[in-house]
Amino acid sequence: MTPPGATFSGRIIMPRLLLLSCQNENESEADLNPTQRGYAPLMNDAISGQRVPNQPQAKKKAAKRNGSILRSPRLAGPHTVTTHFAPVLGKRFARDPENLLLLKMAHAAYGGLSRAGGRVRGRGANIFTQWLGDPDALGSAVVLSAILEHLGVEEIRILVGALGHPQNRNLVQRCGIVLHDPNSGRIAGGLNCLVDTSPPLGMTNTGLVQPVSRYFFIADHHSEPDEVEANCRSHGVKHVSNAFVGLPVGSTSAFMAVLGAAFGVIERLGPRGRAAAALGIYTDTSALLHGPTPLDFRMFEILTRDEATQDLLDELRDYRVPPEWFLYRTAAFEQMETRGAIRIAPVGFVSEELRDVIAEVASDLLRIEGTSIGIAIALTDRGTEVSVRADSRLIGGDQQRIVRVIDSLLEYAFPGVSGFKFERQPPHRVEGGAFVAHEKTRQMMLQSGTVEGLDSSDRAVGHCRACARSLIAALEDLRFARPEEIQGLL
Ligand SMILES: [Mn+2]
Repeated sequence: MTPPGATFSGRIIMPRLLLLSCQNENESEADLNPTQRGYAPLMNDAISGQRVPNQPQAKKKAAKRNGSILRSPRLAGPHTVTTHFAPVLGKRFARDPENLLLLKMAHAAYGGLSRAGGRVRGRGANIFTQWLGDPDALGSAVVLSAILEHLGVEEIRILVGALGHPQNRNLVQRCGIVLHDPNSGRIAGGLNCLVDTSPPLGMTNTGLVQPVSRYFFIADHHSEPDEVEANCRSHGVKHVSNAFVGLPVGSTSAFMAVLGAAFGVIERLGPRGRAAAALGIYTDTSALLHGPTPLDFRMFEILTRDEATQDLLDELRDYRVPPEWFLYRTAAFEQMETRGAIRIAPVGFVSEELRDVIAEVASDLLRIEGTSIGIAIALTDRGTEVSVRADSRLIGGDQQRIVRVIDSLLEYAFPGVSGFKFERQPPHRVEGGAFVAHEKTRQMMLQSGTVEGLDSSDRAVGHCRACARSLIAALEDLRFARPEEIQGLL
């Protein structure tokens, strides 16, 4: 039987390549006994487009980077990996060269965690993720939790700051996931793990989490290893033992699920755990349509074989939202400003538990015919939040241009603070956001005169409108300064 993912094999965009060097090192390991052997600094060759590490080059680079913070067990050869995964995933899947790199990484993760087994027994573990938990983060955490439990870890806490979408609250409730506060709820001296986001904690989507300096295990498919290494270096992270960052997979849940399968814990997850992980794969790949790898397909299929899991997953997918959700959306579309192919919607104040409506508004702006860039702006308890969705297909030619335009608009409207982060998946689509903290937001409101004499909801709308106006001013500015840049957008 052909794995369902096989036909999508050419669709993986932005291969985030990891190369692991073959060096031994003696540096002490986070939270563990320093005699651990067989670990190597985690390498990232600057996206060479090749999946198979070039040995001499990898060795040269490793020598230069002996002091890497991110460490990872070395990758085994194809035969070992194929033999290990064939019983779990089927021979044909395990042998397919396209799956090899991911399976090598899963095998290395299996090895690293197994070897640590004896020393983690009886300890406590913290599983951190993004401040606002999404299904992929929650699904990954549930699987990791089962693996750690299997290894004898005594107490495990899943740490999530808040949930910004009704679907996620539903998921937590139905699947019985117990969440703890990332700051006050963590286990002191526990093994620190991080899933579906990269260290350091305390940056961007983990902005409110107090940082830690040592990590036991990390799995993420978002940031490039080089970037993570640099951020760790500049933010006081000292050591990461089992680092699997920049995973070339559509969802962290798929990687955690194959790791869980290697440990034989898929059964132990029960329908609730399996449904949580399957929903993680499902939402992060937009129903297995956006950037899924064969592993996403395979693990989704394996997780959802039994009827109880299927039924639960179906319920999770068919979620309900409170009426406010649509009030926010209505307000956004009523106040939407359009300039050419660019649409900007001021949403007003959004409460934290419905915060994901901001991204949903941005996605829906892009759904309107002829739109290349959709921007939603809202005020939350954290500050000003901006969500951006763009599609460069209408502008043709240099597709990188759309990112430059967004960057310059945000930089103009929120000078020095926008912190626009984005992902491209598939290559013509850009998803990202920017955030202006509370203090700076207050200053902006004072400057634009939206603080005095209005009630608070009007103030929030006024502020978002003022932001929309600055974005439009930035666009006008760009039209004169660099007309070629906005060709096809205005
Ligand atoms: Mn994810």
